[in-house]
Amino acid sequence: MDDASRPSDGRGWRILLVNPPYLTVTSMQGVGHQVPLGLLLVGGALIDAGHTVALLDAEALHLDDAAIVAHAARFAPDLVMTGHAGSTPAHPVCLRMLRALRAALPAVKTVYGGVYPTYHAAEILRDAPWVDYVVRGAGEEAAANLVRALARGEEPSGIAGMAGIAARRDGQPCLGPEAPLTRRLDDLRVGWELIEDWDRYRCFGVGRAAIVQFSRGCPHRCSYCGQYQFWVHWRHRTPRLLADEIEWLYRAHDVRFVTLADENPTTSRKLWYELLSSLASRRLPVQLFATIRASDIVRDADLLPLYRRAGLACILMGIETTDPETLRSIRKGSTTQQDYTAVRLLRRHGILSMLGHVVGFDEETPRTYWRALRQIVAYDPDLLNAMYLTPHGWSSWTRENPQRLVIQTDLGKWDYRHQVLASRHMRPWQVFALVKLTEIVVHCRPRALRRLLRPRDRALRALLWWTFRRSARVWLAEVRDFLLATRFERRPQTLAAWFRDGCQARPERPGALPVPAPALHPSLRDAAG
Ligand code: B12
Ligand code: SF4
Repeated sequence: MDDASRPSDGRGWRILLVNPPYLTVTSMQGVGHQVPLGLLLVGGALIDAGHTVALLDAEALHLDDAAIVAHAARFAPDLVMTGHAGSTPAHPVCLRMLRALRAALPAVKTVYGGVYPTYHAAEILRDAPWVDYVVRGAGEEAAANLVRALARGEEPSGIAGMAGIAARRDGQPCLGPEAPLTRRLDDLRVGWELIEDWDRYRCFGVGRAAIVQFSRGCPHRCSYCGQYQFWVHWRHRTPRLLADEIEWLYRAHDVRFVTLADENPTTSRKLWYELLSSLASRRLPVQLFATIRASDIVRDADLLPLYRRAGLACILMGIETTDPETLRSIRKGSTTQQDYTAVRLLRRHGILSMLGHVVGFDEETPRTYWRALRQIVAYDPDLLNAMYLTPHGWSSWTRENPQRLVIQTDLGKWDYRHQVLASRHMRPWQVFALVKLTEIVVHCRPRALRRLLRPRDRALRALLWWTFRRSARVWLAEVRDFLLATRFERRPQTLAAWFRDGCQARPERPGALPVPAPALHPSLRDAAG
């Protein structure tokens, strides 16, 4: 470990947090490596509990297992902890890395956390004896409690009953009860001091980048999504305190680009307004990226000038599908009219729109792709993020479609950029060709190219060029990956068989917020046509 990554001062246990070397086309060719916010939050809690903590970002450094083991041996930790935002597709890399660490450093305890391990804890403890503990759900308090128990010398069998922890008892996986929810997100602290070199994290060509979280959870219940279950309730930070943190990131570390990690930051219009106002009043040269539902963009039509003044440069809207019937069946809770209107509104206010479109919900045919392409072109977004439906064991969509066939058995490719489920009427190469064609048509149609060459605002033009170049690199890398490194199962299993060991669903707790009815603002009459 070089000088900059010297562990924080403190007593207690020596803990090495490792961001595993899960390298995707998205990070290598597209957006670049980003700060591992989940690990930084866990690290903040552990530092404050008095432990000596260091972060090894093996992803950003492109380290192989041998190099990670060598770094770990130099740091001499009591405990190694890992987990990755990519979660499901990162799982094979996490397991491989922890296995190498256990083989080289048998006395070091291993802890694994994040979304996928939360739901597959029993399977992991059964199949991977080199993983000692799995932290389920939010990691900050559970990890601190786990380390406290370990430092007190508690036996694994006792720890197995702790809230939010899974461990072995008599050799069998044992899942503790659900951990109580952190109600006050303001009480959590990101361990920013663990970042050894801010220049590793850049995005959108505007300089250093960070990820922050305003809220956790989502009041919606889209059937294919698991994020709303993971955080259970929608909770938020005090808007002014988050604006303070963004300002501090800019002043202390020259961060110029901030991604909101929220599932649904706009859940409360009032709190969102407070955050935007607080940011706008500071006039920071910081650009923001957020994922926001089209229905909320439409709801906030009158706030969009404030969105821009606050720094929002690009908004990802997960429209998922252009088919109204499918939108209803996946319980998206928005309409194609709202998707169409939202793109127009964002353009009118100088904010880039990125549409997230998912293929594979239905048994599609080439006609379905043709219809979707026409509709996306009619929406006229600046950017398109085309993805493949990826079934998670914990989503209700997976339970509702047990007969769908799994043709991609490499979990590392369950990353939304590879086809996982068979399409009854189309071969995988046909699906791939149509997805790639859709991407190229949407990005290279004359109207989009004209915008690239003659946008109204110079800053926007720079962002558009950056994303255009990166999208082209991702496009080429994915074609290469499909031709050279993607294989499909010839005798596919059903989803029911694939998840036959089950995954440990977390109880849906009462108290989810009612989904607010999307209201059409009066100023929208012309935009909505
Ligand atoms: C920001 C983001 C990105 C950014 C940055 C990722 C990064 N490096 O941090 C970018 C754009 C690069 C990105 C890329 C990808 N992403 Co992404 N991304 C997100 C997003 C919006 C927020 C993630 C986040 O920071 N959450 C906040 C933190 C605090 O939560 P957390 O990571 O879960 O951590 C908490 C707990 O899980 C736990 N925990 C986590 N790790 C550990 C470890 C230990 C030891 C412990 C004790 C606890 C613990 O404690 C933490 C604090 O409570 C989510 C969607 C969403 N809103 O959640 C998708 C999401 C995480 N991404 C996802 C995916 C699949 C990807 C890609 C693989 C897509 C692709 N094809 O390339 C890539 C992976 C590339 C990469 N290198 O990360 C999926 C993961 C699916 C899953 N659950 O299996 C999500 C959930 C999107 C979705 N809707 O499905 N992503
Ligand atoms: S709105 Fe987004 S985060 Fe919320 S349930 Fe739907 S897909 Fe999941």
